[in-house]
Amino acid sequence: MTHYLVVGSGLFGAVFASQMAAKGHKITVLEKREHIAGNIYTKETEGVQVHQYGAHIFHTSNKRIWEFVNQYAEFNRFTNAPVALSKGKLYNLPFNMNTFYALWGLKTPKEVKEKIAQQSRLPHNKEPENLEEQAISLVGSDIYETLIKEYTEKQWGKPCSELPAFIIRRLPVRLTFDNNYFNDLYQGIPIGGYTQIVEKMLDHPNIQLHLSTDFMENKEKWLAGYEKIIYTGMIDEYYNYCYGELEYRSLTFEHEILETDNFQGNAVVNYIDKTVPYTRIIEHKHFEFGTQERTIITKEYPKTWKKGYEPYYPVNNDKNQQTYQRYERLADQDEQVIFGGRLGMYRYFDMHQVIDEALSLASKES
Ligand code: GDU
Repeated sequence: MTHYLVVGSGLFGAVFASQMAAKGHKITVLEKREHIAGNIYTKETEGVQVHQYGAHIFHTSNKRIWEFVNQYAEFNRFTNAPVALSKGKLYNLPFNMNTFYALWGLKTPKEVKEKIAQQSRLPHNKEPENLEEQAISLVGSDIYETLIKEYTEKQWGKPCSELPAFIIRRLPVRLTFDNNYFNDLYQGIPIGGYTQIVEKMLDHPNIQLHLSTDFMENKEKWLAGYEKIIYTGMIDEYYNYCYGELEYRSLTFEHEILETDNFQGNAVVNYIDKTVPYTRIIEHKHFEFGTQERTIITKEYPKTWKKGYEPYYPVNNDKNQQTYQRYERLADQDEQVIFGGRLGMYRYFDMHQVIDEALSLASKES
């Protein structure tokens, strides 16, 4: 029997704690915030589950993971099909025949293929080295200029030519009239919200939870008290930024209750133009087919992370990856701590990937 200290009650920490508690280990969970569940936290307001830290849509092709989360909640049939507003016109996402028709008036996959081929040639047929080259080679320069460039530069605070190509490969490109944002086999939103999932995971006699407790404020004390620590906060902060700061993107969320039953007719609307300071508005009731009289929307404003702000996205460019690898080597030599989750592993994980990582760590820790 080991007594683990899990720092952070987000999805990674909660999955790991639940698995280890079931095996008979004791777990103390520390949470800096006043509530559990990290950024998947949802709170009921006006009869709607509000995603307090941005849109969370569960999707996976892994049956084991789908069955795993379904133990904790029933999922609805929500399919993410965002629309994007660019220079006064709406387009369907991800990039599919509806998008191509709206932009070019083209009606067949053959015409679209030809159009993209004309626009997508890279000089000297080279491999895409950054997001700009990757985007143009996938969908051509018109789509890049209309739906990608300004949004991406606003979201990440850097020119597309300085961002890693993989970010844009997250989005499907389809020659069918299919607006589903994900290719995964399973998708949905938990009925009753995400918080209950973490609540149930942590509800075990072997798990002790401390809210409003910042590990970093008493690091030495916690290190002295536990032989094994699972840390889901920022890896650079844990090591007192000894190799310098890693870069993150931060966000501000502005929630509003509106006196209308339907503000935008869709759960997610992206705002591409750089003249609009937010990247998207989510209307929470549409995640759950809500019919309430009023509606709640959230505007998402990107900003550069600095100390004291919440980090949301790792900025995985070459420079940061090199710094991260130095921290990772330090962590490999450190027998007391294991890092997990988006911040601990400095990776742009989706929820299903976080669960996968946490389950495999728990299966390695006998
Ligand atoms: N992108 C654009 N234009 C868009 C949308 C995306 O250029 O209109 C590019 C951006 O570079 C962005 C990248 O594609 O960084 C990836 O887009 P994602 O939507 O995957 O980025 P997020 O992580 O911000 O999205 C989050 C979740 C998604 C989904 C989405 C809401 O990670 O799974 O839930 O919110 O639609």
